[in-house]
Amino acid sequence: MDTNDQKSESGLGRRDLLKVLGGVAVANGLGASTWAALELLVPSATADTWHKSVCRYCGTGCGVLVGMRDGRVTDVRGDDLAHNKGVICVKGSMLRALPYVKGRLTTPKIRRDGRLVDATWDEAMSHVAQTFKDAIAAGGPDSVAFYGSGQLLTEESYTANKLFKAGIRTNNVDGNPRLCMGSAAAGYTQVYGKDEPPGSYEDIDYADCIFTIGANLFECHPPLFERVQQRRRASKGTRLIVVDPRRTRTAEHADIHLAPVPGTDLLLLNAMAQVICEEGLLDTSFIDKHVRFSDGQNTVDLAAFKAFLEKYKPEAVASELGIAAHQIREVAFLFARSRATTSLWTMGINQRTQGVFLNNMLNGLHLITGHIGRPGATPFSVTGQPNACGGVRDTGALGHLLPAGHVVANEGHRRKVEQLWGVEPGTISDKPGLDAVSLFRAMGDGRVKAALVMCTNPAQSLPAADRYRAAMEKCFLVVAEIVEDSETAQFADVLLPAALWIEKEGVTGQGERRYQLIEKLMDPPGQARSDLDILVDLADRLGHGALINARTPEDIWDEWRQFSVSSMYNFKGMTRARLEKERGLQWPCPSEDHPGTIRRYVAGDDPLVTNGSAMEFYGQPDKKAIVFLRPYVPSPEHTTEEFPFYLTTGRVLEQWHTSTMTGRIEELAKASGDAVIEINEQDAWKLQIAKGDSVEVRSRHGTLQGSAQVASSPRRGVVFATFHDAKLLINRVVADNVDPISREPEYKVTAVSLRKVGT
Ligand SMILES: Nc1nc2c(c(=O)[nH]1)N[C@H]1C(S)=C(S)[C@@H](COP(=O)(O)OP(=O)(O)OC[C@H]3O[C@@H](n4cnc5c(=O)[nH]c(N)nc54)[C@H](O)[C@@H]3O)O[C@H]1N2
Ligand SMILES: Nc1nc2c(c(=O)[nH]1)N[C@H]1C(S)=C(S)[C@@H](COP(=O)(O)OP(=O)(O)OC[C@H]3O[C@@H](n4cnc5c(=O)[nH]c(N)nc54)[C@H](O)[C@@H]3O)O[C@H]1N2
Ligand code: SF4
Ligand SMILES: [Mo]
Repeated sequence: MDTNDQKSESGLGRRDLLKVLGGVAVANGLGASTWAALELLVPSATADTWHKSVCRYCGTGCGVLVGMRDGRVTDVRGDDLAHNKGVICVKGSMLRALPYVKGRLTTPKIRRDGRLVDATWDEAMSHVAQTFKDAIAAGGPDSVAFYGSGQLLTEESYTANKLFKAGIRTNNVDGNPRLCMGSAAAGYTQVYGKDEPPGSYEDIDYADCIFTIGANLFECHPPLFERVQQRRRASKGTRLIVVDPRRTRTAEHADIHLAPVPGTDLLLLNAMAQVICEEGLLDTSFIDKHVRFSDGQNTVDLAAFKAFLEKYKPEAVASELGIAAHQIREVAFLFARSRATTSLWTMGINQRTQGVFLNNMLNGLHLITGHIGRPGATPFSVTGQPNACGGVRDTGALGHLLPAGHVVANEGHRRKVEQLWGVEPGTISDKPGLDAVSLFRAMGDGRVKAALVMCTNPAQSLPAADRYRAAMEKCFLVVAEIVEDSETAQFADVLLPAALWIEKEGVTGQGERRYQLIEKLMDPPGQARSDLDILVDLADRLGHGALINARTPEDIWDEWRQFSVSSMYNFKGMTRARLEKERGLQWPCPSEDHPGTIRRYVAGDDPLVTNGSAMEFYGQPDKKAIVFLRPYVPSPEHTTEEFPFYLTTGRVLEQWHTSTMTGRIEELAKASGDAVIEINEQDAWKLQIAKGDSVEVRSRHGTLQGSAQVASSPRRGVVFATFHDAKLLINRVVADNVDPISREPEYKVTAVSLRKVGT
């Protein structure tokens, strides 16, 4: 049966949804009202009261209004006053069903004789605490770990980080943002000395050239896609360039779509830089004032940069890249010569063994052309999760980081953070903690004996799934979840019921440095507790209650706000009272009368620019941003006779990640359907594979079978699958190669073979 044609009970099928969304793109002036119509398509009960909140899902961080009646959520709509201007996507529209999905976990459970059985909170937590204590006594603090999430609230990630790094004294604190934003964060930090984007979503409204690479905004950040389309309707000359090996819904709307061979984008970026240099398109006065070139070790000059680029002439790279030389030249011209260029990129760039180099070079293209710091001109890494930026990158809840841009490897930083946390000098270990993939490898070889996994589903989301599922089997795993049957719950020794979204409260920080408050509007089901309450309980039981002295969201926010004053992430002016009233604020925001910062490093906007010049990259010692010379290195996953196809993976509009939430909402489940193996139609013809056939996908990492979908969207030689469906579990075959700097896995490039095994 064609899943595209399936209708949900409310009559809403995937085609309808896409039609509505697609209509937005073409209908002049209809934009917002068409999106509003989308909400009308979803029947909902009326509400008595409306409450300002934030969507639970993605990094767009849409402001929503939650309608309630008799203590239940009855409706959710886009908030016209928020940055998303009332626009939300179908996942946001269906939020009203989220708290009530089937299979909510309502009681703590302990594994006894292989089965998870109900327990009291006290039984469960004392079992957890005792096992952690035993592991630490036997193997030291590094034998335990925290694996968190860009979907936890800021106060939760901040508290977990403090408990593990300053209480237990291990830096083994990592999480799913490593799988997602690791390369973007490292890329920004190398270039500007500080993480997080210089610009804002607002830049889309002023851009004349929108360069989108490795991002499918139409499906993954729909309100941003709508913003791009609004800009194009308002300004006919604005060009949308999309670089993606698939002709995605985003690419379908582009003025120019370039489809590279997966894994080769650095050839494109370097070739664009080569053209820009050769054709005299550099902004030399900007470069003289604000830019330094580096080969990664030493400062070099512009001549060295030009010489480095010589081997990336478009004609030299075209065949390996799979894009014609004249198209590379055209795009380089459009990028450099537009009045204002905004680049938008996401996982097609970050989830790569050269993810950091790609991020360096995307920022570099903006720096050599001066497309930064003006309305519409900015390099912008679009973020994935709702609180990966605020909750994890900013609080430093990753193995190598400390809060507010400090790092474990720097002794001065450790001393400063110890002082701010009121612990003895030397408390924080000088050994950086394990990154996500290394952490699960350490579970496999017995170095990590007990771990707390919170708000993430690694048994489905990690690459090379068989390898890491076997590792989880060996570790004492405590899993805090909202559903009882996630893939990771199968590996739990203790399963803890968590409150979600508006069942708890705290701050989230979305992709443009904007912090927003989610207030508690209802109680969690059964005995479920907030992740914060679980962490505070664990701190008490491990004897660190005095360290975790702030224990309500409000008190923790105040502590963290005060902490930020010591840094270039200063958001002291974002009091809880302001966040209750306002639709989010962007840092830096040092005082209560400061409106927040739209464009960072720009005098008059960013309060940290103080040297009198128009722009100042104050994160670097010499106040100059760095353009790196970054050589292209092919992915270790090259195709061979045995594995002649590139598998690339990603997302679908209606499903959130491992679909534990959206998969249980009937309208969304029916609209997206099950995951399929998308095969280019010419490849399918050659292999005699038809739609619905059962195919075997084999890589160097695993084998699986799935149902074929024959499509024109992937370029020839490319196979695509989403990872939302545990029945397909595509990560069984996905490679676990990582970027050597960011340690982010290369989910986007795996060499595979395809074989028809049934009809
Ligand atoms: N509907 C929905 N929206 C989401 C999410 C979700 O689960 N569902 N998750 C959120 C999260 S956490 C994230 S990280 C973002 C992800 O947002 P995106 O990164 O936009 O989504 P993906 O589908 O993972 O990948 C984007 C594109 O990269 C392309 N790609 C693959 N290989 C390459 C390559 O070698 N080069 C280039 N240039 N492109 C390549 C893929 O074909 C794909 O279309 O979405 C967020 N929004
Ligand atoms: N093949 C492939 N794999 C990928 C990617 C890819 O592009 N391709 N992308 C990677 C990326 S970018 C990301 S971000 C990851 C995401 O991967 P995961 O984080 O593993 O996926 P989620 O489904 O978001 O998992 C969140 C879990 O937390 C639970 N939950 C929801 N709310 C709460 C709460 O408030 N508290 C608690 N305790 N639990 C809660 C949900 O039920 C769910 O099981 O996947 C990565 N994996
Ligand atoms: S775009 Fe993201 S934040 Fe906005 S409604 Fe959709 S899922 Fe929620
Ligand atoms: Mo992500």
